Amino acid sequence: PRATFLQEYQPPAYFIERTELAFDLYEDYTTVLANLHCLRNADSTADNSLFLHGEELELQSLAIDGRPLAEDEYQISDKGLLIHRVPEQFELSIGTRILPQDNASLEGLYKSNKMFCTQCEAEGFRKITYYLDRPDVMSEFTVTIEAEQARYPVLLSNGNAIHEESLANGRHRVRWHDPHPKPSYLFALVAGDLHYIEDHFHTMGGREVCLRIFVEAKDLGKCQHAMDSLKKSMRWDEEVYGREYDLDIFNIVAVDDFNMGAMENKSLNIFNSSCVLCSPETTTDAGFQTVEAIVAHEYFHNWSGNRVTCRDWFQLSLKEGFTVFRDAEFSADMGSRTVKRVADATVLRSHQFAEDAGPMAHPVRPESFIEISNFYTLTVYEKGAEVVRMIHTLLGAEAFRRGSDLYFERHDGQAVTCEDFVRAMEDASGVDLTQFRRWYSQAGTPLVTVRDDYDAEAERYTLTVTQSCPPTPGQPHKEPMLIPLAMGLLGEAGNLPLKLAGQAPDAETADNTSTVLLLSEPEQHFVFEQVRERPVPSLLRGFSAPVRLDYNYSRAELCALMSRDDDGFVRWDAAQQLALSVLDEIQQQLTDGQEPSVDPLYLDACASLLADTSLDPALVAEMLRLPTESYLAELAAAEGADVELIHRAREALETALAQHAESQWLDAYRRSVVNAPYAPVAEQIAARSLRNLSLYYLACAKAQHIGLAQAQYAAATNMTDRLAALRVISQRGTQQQSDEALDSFYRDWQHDSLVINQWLQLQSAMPGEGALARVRSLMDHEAFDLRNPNKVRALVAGFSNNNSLQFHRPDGAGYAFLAEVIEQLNTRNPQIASRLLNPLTRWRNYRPDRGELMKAQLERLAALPDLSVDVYEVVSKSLQ
Ligand code: B3K
Ligand code: ZN
Repeated sequence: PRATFLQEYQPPAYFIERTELAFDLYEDYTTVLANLHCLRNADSTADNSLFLHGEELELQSLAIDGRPLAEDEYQISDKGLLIHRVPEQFELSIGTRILPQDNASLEGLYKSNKMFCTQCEAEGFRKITYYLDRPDVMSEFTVTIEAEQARYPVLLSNGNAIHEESLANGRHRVRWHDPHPKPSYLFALVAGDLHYIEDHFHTMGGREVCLRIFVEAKDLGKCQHAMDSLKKSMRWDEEVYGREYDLDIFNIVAVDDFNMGAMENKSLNIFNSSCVLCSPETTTDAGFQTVEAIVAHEYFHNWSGNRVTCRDWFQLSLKEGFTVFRDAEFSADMGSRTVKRVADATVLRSHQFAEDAGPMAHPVRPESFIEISNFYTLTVYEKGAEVVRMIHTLLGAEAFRRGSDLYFERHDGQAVTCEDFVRAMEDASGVDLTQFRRWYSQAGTPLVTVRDDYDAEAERYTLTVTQSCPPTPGQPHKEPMLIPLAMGLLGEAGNLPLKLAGQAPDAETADNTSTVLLLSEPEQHFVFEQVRERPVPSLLRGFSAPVRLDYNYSRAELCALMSRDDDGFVRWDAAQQLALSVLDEIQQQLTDGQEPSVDPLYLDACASLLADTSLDPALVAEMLRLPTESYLAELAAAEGADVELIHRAREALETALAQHAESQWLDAYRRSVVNAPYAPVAEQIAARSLRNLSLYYLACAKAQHIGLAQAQYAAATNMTDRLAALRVISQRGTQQQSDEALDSFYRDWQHDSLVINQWLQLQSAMPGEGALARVRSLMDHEAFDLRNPNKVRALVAGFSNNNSLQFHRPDGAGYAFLAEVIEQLNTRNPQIASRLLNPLTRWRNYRPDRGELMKAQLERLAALPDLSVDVYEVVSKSLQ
């Protein structure tokens, strides 16, 4: 397989001004007739041949301006159709036949349960018809769908329905027209026996938009939260970004078989049912929050993605990074800002940093790819969002808004680049982002090292800050980045006013206890004056940049930050660092053959945190959650992670924390009970979060506390509390307690596939040597289906990502199991197969005994005869 390079970008030689598609849907095949109104790009110097992308298509007819083409006028390959000579302007008619019912890749047109649906981003449209399947070719679409009326009463596509008719033979036909020119990746079609809930939204411009969520009849009762989230998103985008919706209808459809969360097709968003359906009885708090965030994300794409789209797929972060930033701010506004920030920073640090340090590391704007599907990554999405956030920090909210207004106005209807986005931000603010642009082109996580010096006599405090960035594949040497480092100084009585030497003490900053230092050089000094006591530096407030930070805090200093700093993120981070430092010490003790003893400083700090009822319980819960084993393994990568040692140390700390603060846990458990009827609101979510964490620690402290979990399980009226209790029973109870609870849960919920996915996922992470055997036997369970990505993610990715100790069994059986599943999915659904590879790509992070076994599985996969391009790219790069 060949790589595509950003450097090789060429504008299209032809445009398709209008696209008319006619679909005839049948049970054993579908025909697609495409009429493409083509026009030569006057700026192109290419010759007058036309290449159209097309894969897995059966060509049935081909004509230009009504004249059928002779066989020597064109050529077909497995990549597409080459027409040797075409005029300047012409109508191209292409008839193809496709087999959606056999399409297991869930890309292009396919069937999920009994409905037809599409997924075209990034390059799936070419599985529907021959086309210029690239985002810089934007076209006005008219789509006619014909199907059997009884089986498929609902026929949907983008834009407005402009014609409907019943046909004599039990079939019917609906025609849709989308007035907004769009790239093919935003095309969508749905046909099925669907039902909907409907609502309306009055836009700021006074238009009335009809909102519908289409689902199977049995799921109608689970749509309200998504509808509420949609309306909140529409309002928020008007208020915060001045963006109004631009059509009279907005539809969401839920489908069960979907490779990712959802897709922002113009006015016809298609969602994984797990990301739209919810009810208190079946969905956890986290599930409710996911639905809200994804509904918002896809809605926000209407502007950041659809009205202004990407020139090419290297620019993916232009729409994804920006839209993730937008949805994160939306979620922060809807719930607890600090908790949202902590959650995002956790994902970034535990997963994106790992990606940035691994064999698939790439810049936010990659320079080459073999398969674009492999680049829908945490780097493009989450780090990309951090890059936009840093621009927001550097410009300030007002100038940022001027920048986004300018960007949308200047580029409305265009397919543009990350550079265009940055330039709009610069033009609107006057801020020079020249050096900042390196965030788009350099891969790897910068390391910021801070050292300090306090001169008591001169009352001067100096920070020496250095930055560096490790080499990544293809980028041995890095230039310094522009890094906004938000910080403050903590004194005995609270945060100190900041007076930076050489900075005029103006009215606005004179009393400021927080500032943003701009790092631009490999080494810089920042001098603070009138510092009356030796402060504890509070660094990287709000996680102001996606960097690793190194400062040698003492445990006492971490305790001070944890209990008293003004910045919620720093408080959380101090608790994490304290836990890491204690875990390090325990590992050392275990290595030396000693009984682990846990620093009472840490335990006392946790106990008092837990007893402090003035704090946000959600933040307290996050502060008391220990880092995961997989994150600890990432941190230990340089020495070679020892999975058993990590596990034993973490268990020891968990037990110590559970027992030391048992009475506080019990108190927190009792006082955090929610009496009001379930609502997915911040206050209740916070209480349940602390309560369920307390339940977990109580079960760690004493076997008899399993009784609390059993009682909670029996009494639970919502899935958050029920599943949390089940998790505790299954992880900490006896075999019998665990089996009974899991069986009863299955009996109660076997009718609800999304609930059973949570049951599968919970079991994938169960401790003990039998874990792999359990996962294997669940793959044969009636509730499992290898064709459904949600089930594969729940059980298989659940096991390999969340069950560190059992996945990394010393005999390598965990790795062999994962490779087996990847082999089975390799040809059926390459995108999912490729995603599952992720844990194996980290083979260099582990001790050689495990690393070699992991590598052996990658080598076995590499040798498969029919390796998909998706799997090939990840496997081969991981072995390089
Ligand atoms: N844009 C889609 C992702 C498509 C992934 C294609 N492999 C969902 C989103 O980010 O909103
Ligand atoms: Zn997106």
